[in-house]
Amino acid sequence: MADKTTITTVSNGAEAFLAQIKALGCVRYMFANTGTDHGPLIEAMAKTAREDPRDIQPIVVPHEQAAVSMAHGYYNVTQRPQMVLVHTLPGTANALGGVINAASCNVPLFLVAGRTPITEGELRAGKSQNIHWRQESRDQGNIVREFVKWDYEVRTNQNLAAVVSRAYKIAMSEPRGPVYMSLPREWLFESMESTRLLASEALAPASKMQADQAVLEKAADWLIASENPLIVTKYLGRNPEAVPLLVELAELLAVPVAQQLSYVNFPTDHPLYLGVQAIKYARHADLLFFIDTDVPWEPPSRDVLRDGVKIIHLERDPMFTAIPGWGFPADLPVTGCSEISLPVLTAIIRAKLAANPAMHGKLEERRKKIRGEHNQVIREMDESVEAVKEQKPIHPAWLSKCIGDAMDDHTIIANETITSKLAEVIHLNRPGSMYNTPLAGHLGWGLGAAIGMKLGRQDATVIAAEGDGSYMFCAPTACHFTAQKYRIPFLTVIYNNQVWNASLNAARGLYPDGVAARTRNFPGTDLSPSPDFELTARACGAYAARVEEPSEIPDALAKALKVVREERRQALLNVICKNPLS
Ligand SMILES: Cc1ncc(C[n+]2csc(CCOP(=O)(O)OP(=O)(O)O)c2C)c(N)n1
Repeated sequence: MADKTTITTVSNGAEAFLAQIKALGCVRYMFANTGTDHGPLIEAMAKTAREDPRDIQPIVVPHEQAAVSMAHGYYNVTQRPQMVLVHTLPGTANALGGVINAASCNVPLFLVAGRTPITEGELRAGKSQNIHWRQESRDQGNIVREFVKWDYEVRTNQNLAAVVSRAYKIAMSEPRGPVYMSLPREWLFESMESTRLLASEALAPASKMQADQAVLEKAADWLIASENPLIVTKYLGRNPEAVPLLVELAELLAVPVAQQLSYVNFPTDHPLYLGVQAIKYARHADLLFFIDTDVPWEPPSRDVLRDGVKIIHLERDPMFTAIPGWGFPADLPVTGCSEISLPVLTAIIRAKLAANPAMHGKLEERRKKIRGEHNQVIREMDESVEAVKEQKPIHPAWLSKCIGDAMDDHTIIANETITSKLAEVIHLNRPGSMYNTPLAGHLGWGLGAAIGMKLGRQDATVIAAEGDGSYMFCAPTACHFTAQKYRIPFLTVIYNNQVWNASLNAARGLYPDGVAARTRNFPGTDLSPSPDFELTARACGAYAARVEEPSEIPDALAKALKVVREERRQALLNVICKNPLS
């Protein structure tokens, strides 16, 4: 490997580490929450800032979960992993929620933590502050180990090229995910003269998984033979370029598609789209094709399905090895990345259909039938909104509809609305226009993600749609601070129902006639009196308004979006919604 390297001049381990991260070529931002472990890195960054203002930009984020969420959002819209810098044990602990989210969505990022000094006076950068003893963990990586693909405590500054390139390649090889490195202060401080940078050829991640050709042939035969197939997907759209590939396959065979809107996986106005109630159509299907779906419905019983139904499941890891208990066995589990496996499947089907022109009539008949069902789904969705548009307090479906109407071709939504289900009542046809709460559902993602999305797509208008509970989980002061400091304009819309409705619903679901339901008292779920969230945002220079009248929402959104787009200033709307108990 030696001949594939270049040598660059540095003066210490910290400069060497940053040079290696820069050499990856993909890291534009370091979302940073620093501590006493980072002195050498802070000094090194000051030096690079003076020498090259376009170097990796440190972004100060006063909460670690928010920092990880920013890297998550940035990756969503760019597919480029970023770096998050946190402080030893406490920073790693605070980052964990974001790491759990990133892992569940296969989002790669570099979580880099300082490591408390270990020497006690022998070395200049050794323990020097009281806290250095109590923040020393026996095994710091253990905190995040269950949720990262790889963790490593760097032990010398001599092999950094190998360590950083390995971190990159592991994070970016499928299934992708976060990696963790910890950096002891002593060697960050240690003098060096140069570091070897790996050439880009040595940075190639492993190739994606292409599904087995013979298994795809079988899947094609099953799909062609099926009278009543259904495709169910949940996160195919995390690669927006995969969406047209799914459309092509569905159109070729006139297969209807139901989706859970974790991402925009399939255009909602497409005549083959059947909405979000997969189970409603799955009951009648003789073939189910799950693509990038972990939990198609719950509970996972086949009893609700037709006898003899066949299930094909295409996923990077169709055994879901990271989930301890998972009971949706498929008849044909197919390991593969949808974005490269679907075109091969489509080509196989196309060739088989060409040899069987008699299929044409059957497919056209099915296409017509599904179009009718699709029209019905869309009608019901639109009517459900019409029915509540004048309700006061505001119904969340009406607020969602207004947000949908305010979206232009460059709007992206980071959606953390939980039971308000923003995505399910609006028309979403553009791949990459909406990213939902991460699959692991560790709340406090949306504001950070929106900031990351805006940094990644400067041309976009970004809206963070938040439940009032989720908003508070986001460390809002930290996020609004960062947005103000770096002039990152985005709009926050709070669906303020003054309750953790998800917790309330879950209790009511288990005990429909229980004491809590009968007395309308669900202890541990009430979020009243609701804070004036406008003031939190205004404290960080935002435009903020409270909205209580349903008819005022369109204008309020238009005004706030104007501030975001024209003044390039963040904005917030605190929309007082229907409280489920009032
Ligand atoms: C970090 C974290 N803590 C707690 C929960 C449990 N939880 C799931 S949904 C929810 C309520 C969210 O409230 P809000 O955003 O207001 O949405 P609503 O349920 O009212 O629609 C809670 C507390 C969680 N998912 N993540």
